[in-house]
Amino acid sequence: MKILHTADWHLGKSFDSSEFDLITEQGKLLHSIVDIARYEEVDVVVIAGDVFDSYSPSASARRLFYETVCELSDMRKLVIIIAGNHDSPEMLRAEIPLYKGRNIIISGTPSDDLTIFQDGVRDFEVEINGHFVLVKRDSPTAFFLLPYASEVRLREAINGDSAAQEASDYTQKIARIMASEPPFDGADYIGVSHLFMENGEEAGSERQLILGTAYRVPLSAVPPHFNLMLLGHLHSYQTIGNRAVYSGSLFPLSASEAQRSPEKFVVLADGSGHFEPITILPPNRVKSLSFNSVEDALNAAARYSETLVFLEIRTMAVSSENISAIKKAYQNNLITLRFSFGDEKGRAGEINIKAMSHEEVFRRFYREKHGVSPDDELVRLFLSMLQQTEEKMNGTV
Ligand SMILES: [Mn+2]
Repeated sequence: MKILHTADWHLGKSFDSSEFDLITEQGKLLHSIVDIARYEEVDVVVIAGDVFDSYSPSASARRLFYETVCELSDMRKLVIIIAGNHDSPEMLRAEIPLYKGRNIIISGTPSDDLTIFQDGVRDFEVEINGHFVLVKRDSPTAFFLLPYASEVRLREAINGDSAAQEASDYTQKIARIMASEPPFDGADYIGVSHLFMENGEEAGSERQLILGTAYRVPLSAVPPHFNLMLLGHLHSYQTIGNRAVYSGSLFPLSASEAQRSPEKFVVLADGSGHFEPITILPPNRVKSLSFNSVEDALNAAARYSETLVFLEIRTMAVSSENISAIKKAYQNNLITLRFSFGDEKGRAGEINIKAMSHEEVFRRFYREKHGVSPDDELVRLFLSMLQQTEEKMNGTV
């Protein structure tokens, strides 16, 4: 059984006050994933969560998703999708009736009833048992689908399982769900989930699943009959032990991710647990650049004409003419433009907020956020609102 694993597409994400068209870039990358699925002759495509960036993604994001999964299905690939922490399970499930008679299986929450897919898949014979989807091919493979589990969703999923309900913490409950007896004889077992596995490393653009480190699941919680875990959530490609892998995201979603993990991959795997990464975005396509002056940034622009850039300039001496000049120099390649305080080494300089007046703090914040100074009317409005709030809090009104 040949499997292509991808995750964290984050379709519909936009960058603050940026004209950069991420959906077009994402569309190109999804095209190359479809091509890889075709020439590698994979049987199953696994999308391990965070398909969309938000609960109500844009129409263009939805369209790209539908086009991609339908194209894969039309190529007789089985597409298995689980929800991540950014996805609305209800929204993903809402489309299920339209997929009847195609090769698409969706799991929104850990308590979803998957038996609706028992007879709803066109080119594959599948057998459903709880969280397991057995795909009957020459080498039968059972996929265990565990979409992102918030504490509430986890509680719903173990409702009725007294041993799991007694388990005290998040990790034990996950382990308990995964520990269910493997139901099919002679099948390979592959886990699919959206979670934070212990020893995994963040790329800097992940939204925390749940606060704290108590929600990191150790590989030891995954029973030995699983040959491999195909994971979503962490945005850098990485392996945990020898039987868990994160494909990483489709495209770097922040300057820090562009720095830590500029190269992007899909994973080709088989039911026995062998896997290898395949590059879909080369390491020099997206860069996080940092300069000490507007002039330096302008001078360097020609060198990056083929590169998409997250640009940071460590100066506050900036005018709207500067900003136009930079936008023009970097044309359509500018993903984000940020001005910051900072020393030569690139670390943000220490600012003692307590020693600053409210007006100074606001002006600096505004410049940092928008790259231009606020006008005086806005500053006056802010200060008067602040004063009203303070008066209310002090009970003087
Ligand atoms: Mn994600």
